[in-house]
Amino acid sequence: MSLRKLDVVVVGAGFSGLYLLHKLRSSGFSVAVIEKADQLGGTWHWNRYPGARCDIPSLQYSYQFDEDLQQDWNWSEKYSAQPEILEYLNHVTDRFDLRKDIEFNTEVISARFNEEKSLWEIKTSQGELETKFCVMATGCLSAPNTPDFKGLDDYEGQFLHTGKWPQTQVDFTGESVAIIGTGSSSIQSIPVIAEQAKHLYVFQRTANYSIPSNNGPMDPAEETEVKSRYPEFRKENWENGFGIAGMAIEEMAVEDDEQGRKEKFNHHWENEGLGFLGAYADLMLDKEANEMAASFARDKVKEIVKDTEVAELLSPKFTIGCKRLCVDSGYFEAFNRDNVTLIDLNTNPIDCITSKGLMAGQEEYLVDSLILATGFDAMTGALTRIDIRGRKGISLKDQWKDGAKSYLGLGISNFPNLFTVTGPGSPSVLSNMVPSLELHVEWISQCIEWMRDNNKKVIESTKAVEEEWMTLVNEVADLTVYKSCNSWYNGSNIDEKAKEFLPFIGVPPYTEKITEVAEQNYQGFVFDKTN
Ligand code: NA7
Repeated sequence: MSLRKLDVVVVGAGFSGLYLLHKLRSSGFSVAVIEKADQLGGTWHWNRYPGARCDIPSLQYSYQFDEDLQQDWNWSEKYSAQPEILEYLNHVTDRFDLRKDIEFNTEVISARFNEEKSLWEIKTSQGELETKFCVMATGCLSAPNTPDFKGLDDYEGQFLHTGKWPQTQVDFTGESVAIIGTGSSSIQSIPVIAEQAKHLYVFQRTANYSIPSNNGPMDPAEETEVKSRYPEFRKENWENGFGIAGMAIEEMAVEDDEQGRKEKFNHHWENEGLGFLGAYADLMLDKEANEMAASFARDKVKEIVKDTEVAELLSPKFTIGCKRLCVDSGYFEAFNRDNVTLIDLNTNPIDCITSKGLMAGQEEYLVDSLILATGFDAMTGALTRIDIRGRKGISLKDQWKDGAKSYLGLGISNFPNLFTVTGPGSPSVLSNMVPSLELHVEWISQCIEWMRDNNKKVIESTKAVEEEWMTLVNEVADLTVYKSCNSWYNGSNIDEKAKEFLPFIGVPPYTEKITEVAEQNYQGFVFDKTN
């Protein structure tokens, strides 16, 4: 097979990869998108577990790069479910004729930078490619975490992971089902599975905060209003710390009185979903304010869940928001059903998986289906699971073993002409992902164009700028309560991972910074470095 030569190879055909293809191709570059799955969608292809949906309103969890697209597309619900998001991505793909440049069923095995030629050599499951630039659009939550439970291979029933759910319909009717983990994926799927299953056993290590989504059909008046001023509405994304429009807050919880706080929290609980944390400006900055919101949320659990012991077990003990806040449709209510049992793994640790179920706390739970909802090696896993080698054969996995360092979440020293979309050190998972990834796609495309126009062959970050940047990322986090618990934001969910806070908190200052870097001819990056 002859070696294919391209300007840009994009890895991943999710939201980021699709827009990159459109943008770079429109600028005249030869581009191929390499996709492991047999279809597009990335996160929204793999996470098709029951109840999967976005928890940012769809009117803003969608592309804004094309006015006709955002006018033409109609979302049926406030928060869209996974099938509708996938349908939208397929529509975008056909609308911009992207499919012909996506190579499905093709896994990137390795990517090596050839220093003599200043090219990336990409080895895939289908052949080899040579490219000037490589853009990793591999997603932040796309490397599933499968804990090493003793006996996992012995299980003979239906084994599922929420992060790689089968494409065929899974029906739990009449089944006994076990689900391990109580993060966002589990919290979304439990109410749906509980309605089907004969019995559902929920194995919980850490109780989580979850806010009701109050999802429903799209309000036509709201849709018309937003569409009448879409560009202006989108601007609000860039003004809010988390990239979410309509969340301008100034009041402090500690300055309000008890009645005022109660009313405000209640309003946000009933209407805002993730925006519950936007009730006051100090909730993520001040432990005392945070505890006010946390205790309100805990009281709600006790109001909803009838069995007091179960309610206590479901009441989170940590700072609200420092683990990814969840949004649900009937999560706590599901524990009022006779066919749902909560098992506390702190008092009943999992001993092993057996051929017919699992042993926890001396008891064997016999189940037809075992679901792992145990999350992801977030933000870095999708990159370190590929054999990526930069200058002098240095592997990215080795370079990041004591912590992932990146300049702006876009470039990595020793890895020239390789960009990451929403990489570590950028707001990414602590922001509305779609505008954040669009910002990166545009920044990367403009950078590659600028290099072409200015005769630059190689761009590279340096150790010094990325040290400085990641120090800032952590200093900003130190001003907040985000580091006060174990979470996948700081690598705590993966044993062998460095425990370092990875997302940059604050969409507006971040946007300003990367815009300024670009305006100053990519300040901080070096060009055409010789060996
Ligand atoms: P999360 O949020 O990482 O949740 C994983 C859950 O699995 C969490 O409750 C973990 O408990 C639990 N877990 C992980 N490993 C184990 C082991 N070994 N034993 C028991 N329990 C375990 O992943 P999700 O997929 O739910 O959410 C990711 C989503 O967040 C993403 O899709 C976005 O929608 C937002 P822990 O808290 O670590 O004690």
